[in-house]
Amino acid sequence: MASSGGTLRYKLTDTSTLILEQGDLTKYKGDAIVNAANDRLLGGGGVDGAIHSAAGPKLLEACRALPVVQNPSVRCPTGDAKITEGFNLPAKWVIHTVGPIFSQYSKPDAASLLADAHKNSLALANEKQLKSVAFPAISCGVYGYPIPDAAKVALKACREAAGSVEEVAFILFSGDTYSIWKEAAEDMQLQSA
Ligand code: AR6
Repeated sequence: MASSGGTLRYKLTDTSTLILEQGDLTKYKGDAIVNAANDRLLGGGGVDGAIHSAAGPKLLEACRALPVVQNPSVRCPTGDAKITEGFNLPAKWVIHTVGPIFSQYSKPDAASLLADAHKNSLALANEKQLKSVAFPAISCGVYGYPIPDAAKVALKACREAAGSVEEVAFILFSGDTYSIWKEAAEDMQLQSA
């Protein structure tokens, strides 16, 4: 069942609020949005394509300027995260991370890489002293991660790694994904905030 959405707020940690919203991540007005990118960081489809079109061509230039760390052309290995400016986006920064392609790993390895993608994104946000960061449903599109499993992994990783980020948001494109994230937050017994 598709949900009609609305903003849900939960206490994620003593100092961080979790926000769940259905919508378009590129419209988020906080400090940073997280891009579900591929390891080359040169754009793609899905949320990555939407972020690049909203940010404008300077985002691609900034990504291209990041060093290649592995052959061939890998700028961000799976589970890792890099940061650039947000250019024409309302968010000041884009944290680019790469979730696992679900079919390429065992279930525990995929879960651990998906957790790393969230934790490394939040580690960068903490390093930059950012206060508000919004994620999409990383790996839940073309990378094929089962959405209920991804929601649990994502929320647990964010609870562990939020640090001094005060607002951790998930902006979920579809009503179904939004409802699944809501169920995962409730299964974790997060309190409303
Ligand atoms: N705002 C929020 N969520 C969105 C938006 C948006 N504007 N657009 C799509 N989504 P995907 P992945 C949701 O496929 O599975 C790219 O080509 C979408 O409904 O974007 O991590 C990259 O370059 C889904 O729930 O990312 C990589 O090659 C979620 O974002 C590859 O896709 C993630 O879907 C990464 O695959």
